[in-house]
Amino acid sequence: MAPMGRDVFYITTPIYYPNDVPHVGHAYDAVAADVIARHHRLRGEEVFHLTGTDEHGLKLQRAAEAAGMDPQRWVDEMEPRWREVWARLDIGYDDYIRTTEPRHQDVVVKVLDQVHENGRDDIYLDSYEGLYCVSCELYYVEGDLLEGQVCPIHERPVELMKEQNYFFRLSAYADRLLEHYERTPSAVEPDIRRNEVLSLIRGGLRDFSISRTNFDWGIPLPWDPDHVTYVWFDALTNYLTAAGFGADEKTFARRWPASIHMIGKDILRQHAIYWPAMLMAAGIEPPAQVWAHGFLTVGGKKMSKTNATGIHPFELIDRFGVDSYRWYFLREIQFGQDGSFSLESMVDRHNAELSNGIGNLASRVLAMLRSYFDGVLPEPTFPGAESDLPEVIATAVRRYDEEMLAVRPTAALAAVYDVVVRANRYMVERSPWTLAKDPARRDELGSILYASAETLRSLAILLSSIMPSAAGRMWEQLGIEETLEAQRLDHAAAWGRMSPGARTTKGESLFPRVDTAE
Ligand code: ME8
Repeated sequence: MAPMGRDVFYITTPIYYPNDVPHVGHAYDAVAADVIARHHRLRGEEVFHLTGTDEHGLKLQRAAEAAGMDPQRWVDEMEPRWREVWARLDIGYDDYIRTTEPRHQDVVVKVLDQVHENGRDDIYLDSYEGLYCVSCELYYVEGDLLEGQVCPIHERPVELMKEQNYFFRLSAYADRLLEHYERTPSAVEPDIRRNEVLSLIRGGLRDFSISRTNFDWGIPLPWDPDHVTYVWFDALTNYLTAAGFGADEKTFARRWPASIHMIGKDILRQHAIYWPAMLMAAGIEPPAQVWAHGFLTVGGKKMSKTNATGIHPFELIDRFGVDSYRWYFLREIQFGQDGSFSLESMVDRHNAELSNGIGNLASRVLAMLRSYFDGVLPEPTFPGAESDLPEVIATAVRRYDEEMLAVRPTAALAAVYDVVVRANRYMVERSPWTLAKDPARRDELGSILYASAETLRSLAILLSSIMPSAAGRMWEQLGIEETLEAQRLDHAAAWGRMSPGARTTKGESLFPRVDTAE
């Protein structure tokens, strides 16, 4: 069961660094969180889905310098290039936060003050010399680096930095963190990530610096404005800002703690150790769950701009369409594990599952309704014509719901696809095109087509979280009066909600085949 925040299902994506445009790896988070958010909406829950951009820090300042711009102008120009990708990917976020917004700066200052003044001396001044990866915006200890002092994630050399910084006393929170995760194991998922977090905590936590003086692109510390806030302290706090912390306490109380922070496994330490400790120090409840997925890999390595393997999502959307894009990544790669992506497998899945599987089912049923009944949905009068479809669907809806709630979208998609397979088999078993030749069996024919249309109705509802555009077109072709947005999960499980007499249309193909040779 997915943990609930308060009254609202509050799901977040990481906020992305706009030092460059998005690639398919970034969109992986974004799509997964959107599918989960839409699923909770389908269950009738109030949902708050947050995404945004992480606009401060050395990495951003350097990207701007390289382009000969000041950082503010740089992020102002880059941020719309992220939003345009989310728009084309049908990401239906409720709020988009930029860490350069005044609403956020106010909250960072407030949280810093709360920790600074908590009476436990959790923030102190010290000098530090260490090896820093600018791409991670993280200090490393020698033992965690690859040979030649190279960052294990970005495979780039780290830099020796020496600064006088303010430190956060993370080491004082080890016991409370362990206690938190022992009491609420679901606070980090999946298991492999929880074990990783527990062993990091048990291995001993080092205090981390929360301010910088060697550059100025950040939020000044309220008690010492010569320092800017460390970008991770700043960034993590976005989850509070958007929830209304410090600005609208009533809304905040309904939204916090966040239900799920969806992240990639590379930023687990910051989310599952730094963040809950920072919140504890500020006297705020930690998030209900951090869910860390794996990497999309190319040639066995994390897809990234740094190693020039980052493909822009538009390259794939242009060819496959947004729905196929959303389907492919969640279906092909077991969510939680690393997985490689290839054009070949994308073409195969598109043609086999979407064009032949779902698309063909819909177009056959709608074409027969048009040919044999002028597109008007017939009355289901023939007993037993629906076979086991109602049970198959009810079971699939239950399974789908359980898997989505547990953040297992790959398994949830499999549950939907089983319905498609069963429905296509049903067509073959019942062979309505043969029945159509015998006027004496018209009742049976009509009832089979009614059952098939009912199956499409349920499928459209289930698919509305995964492929909202295609599901919307399918819904329209079915000629159902109520809107798809008004549907709830139990409507998908219920049988016989379509009204005989409805006008169906055989529209354009939902998923035109993609040519392998292209
Ligand atoms: O880390 N496969 O931002 P970011 C899967 N600003 N996920 C990938 C990926 C890949 N190949 N490449 C990137 C940051 N990601 C911080 C977050 S949150 C308070 C601050 C995912 O733009 C990555 O795992 O570098 C991470 O979850 C997200 O993209 C943002 O990465």
